[in-house]
Amino acid sequence: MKKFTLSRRDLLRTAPLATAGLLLGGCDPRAEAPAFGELLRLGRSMTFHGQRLILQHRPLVRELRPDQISDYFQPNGTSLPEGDVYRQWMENDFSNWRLQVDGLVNRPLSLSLPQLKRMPARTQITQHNCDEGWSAVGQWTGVPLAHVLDLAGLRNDARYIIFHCADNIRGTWYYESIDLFDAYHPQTILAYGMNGGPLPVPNGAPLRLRVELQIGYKNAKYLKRIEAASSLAHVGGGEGGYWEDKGFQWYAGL
Ligand SMILES: Nc1nc2c(c(=O)[nH]1)N[C@H]1C(S)=C(S)[C@@H](COP(=O)(O)O)O[C@H]1N2
Ligand SMILES: [Mo]
Repeated sequence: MKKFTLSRRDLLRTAPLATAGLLLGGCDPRAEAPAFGELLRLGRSMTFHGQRLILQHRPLVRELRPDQISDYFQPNGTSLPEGDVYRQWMENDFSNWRLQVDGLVNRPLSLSLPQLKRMPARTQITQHNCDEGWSAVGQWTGVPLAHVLDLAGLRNDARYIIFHCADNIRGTWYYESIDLFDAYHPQTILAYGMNGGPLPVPNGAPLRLRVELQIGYKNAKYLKRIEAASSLAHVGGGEGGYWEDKGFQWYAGL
């Protein structure tokens, strides 16, 4: 999986060029460039990339009706992060909480909750599917991750977005990561609202990821830092997430 994901973004970036090159044909000097030849070979050989090109049309996950929202959305995993840092955020209604956005970005950010709430918002009602076999429907409100990433300005070498969480489970920090394709999906949001109210503590207050293309554990709660990176090797056990480090799949698409 990983060796393919590494070049997804490269392909997405160069695909329009490739099309132009094909139309221009042999008379265009750009067609001689080695990178261009490599790209054509890639396109011929990798089904996975082909699939991703089709997925550029960005199908949305099904959105449900308000009357389908579950009466109870059970928390899973951490329902109250331990430690003084989180307790002090909670006691201050998260006014002293900040979201750091850093790594391979041109403009590192430190965002307060009111700042995030002033950004363009999206509300969606979706079904959450946990790998443990249960599902629940919730309504989520938040800022598209794409908006925040564009504010920070991703550098060209960024390939993954890593989510660092505020809960430490028996000595291990919860974290997650996704590729840029999922990061820029329109339904991928940083949610501060749930079912019409603020995001409750058991469900990840003050901010959680909703990545509707992916299974439960990818939806990181208690966000404190978002890092753009070229690799996943430097965080945790190097597999891209708390559960991935224990052997679960990194790409857990639904
Ligand atoms: N920080 C953090 N994020 C997390 C978890 C967690 O324990 N800690 N559990 C994951 C799992 S396995 C699921 S199914 C969902 C559960 O979200 P919920 O608590 O709102 O039901 O959050 C995911 N995100
Ligand atoms: Mo889960």
